[in-house]
Amino acid sequence: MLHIAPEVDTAISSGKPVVALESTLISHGLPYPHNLEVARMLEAEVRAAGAIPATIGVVAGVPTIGIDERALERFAGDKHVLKLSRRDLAAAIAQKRDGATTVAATIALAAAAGIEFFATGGIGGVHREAQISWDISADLSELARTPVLVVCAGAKAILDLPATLEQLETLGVPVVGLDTDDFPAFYSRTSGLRLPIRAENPAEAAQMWRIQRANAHLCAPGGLLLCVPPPTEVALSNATVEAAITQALGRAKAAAICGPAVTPFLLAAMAEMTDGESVRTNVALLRQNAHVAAQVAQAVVDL
Ligand code: PSU
Ligand code: MN
Repeated sequence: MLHIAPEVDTAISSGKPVVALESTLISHGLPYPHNLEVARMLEAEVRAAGAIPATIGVVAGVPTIGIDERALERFAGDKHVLKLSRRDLAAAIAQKRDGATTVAATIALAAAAGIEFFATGGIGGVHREAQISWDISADLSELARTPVLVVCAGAKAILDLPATLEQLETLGVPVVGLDTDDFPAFYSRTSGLRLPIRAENPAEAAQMWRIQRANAHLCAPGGLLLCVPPPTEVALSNATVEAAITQALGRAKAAAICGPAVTPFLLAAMAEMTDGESVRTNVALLRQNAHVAAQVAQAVVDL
């Protein structure tokens, strides 16, 4: 069922560091044509840090580990590319669709291919007013059961961050700050929420991961969330972000947006409200996270 690109396949079987990348942020998270440049840039960043990148998605019904340039162009530009969570995979395969994979679907496919490291921007989580909408991203439940180390800048700021952290605790997912004690807030360096675990550097995170994986019967059986604050030069202030989120949420409510459309809608509204600053920050933190994921993958190989 899986197509693994030859370079990625060779890297996996020879024990080289491999970093998985998702495709939803390309198709549904960033504006065209910027998204295509970002997709290429993230792969280049992983390579520059000494690992092999594997961008994951479903290409004409085939779950693909390491999508090629032609498919990447389609994923960036074609409005008909689906947004796939794990539950949507079988239908997309049956109907031979192109589908961009979310964090949940990407880590499931990465794990099936034998890849343990993944980088994204911000994971999905508990939405604000989830007590009414019941909107909680499948990223969280997937992290609880799928053994992949996810490098991110926390959960997206449009979410209810305290509730998201609580949910991660309930699900038994270790949440580790890289050289920080604070849960980052995606566009901003801190949410004001304290993290329970801190790793000083990628090597220490690698050590935790190796122990977790070698003892899955004792420790968490699924993933680990490694949180890296966005680079200082591009981080936005919490006040700027909060003002934009309030407006974005108001728009989403007025337009009665629900389901998988919520996150893409809010990210696009944020870009507009901040005159593109949110996109600049998003791209910079994605790049940093790709770099860190490659470093951790290398550190695990070195152990
Ligand atoms: N990180 C980004 N941009 C994105 C996403 C993450 O910087 O667009 C995507 C991821 O694919 C994540 C999804 O899994 O948003 C969450 O969607 P939802 O809230 O519908 O689960
Ligand atoms: Mn949702």
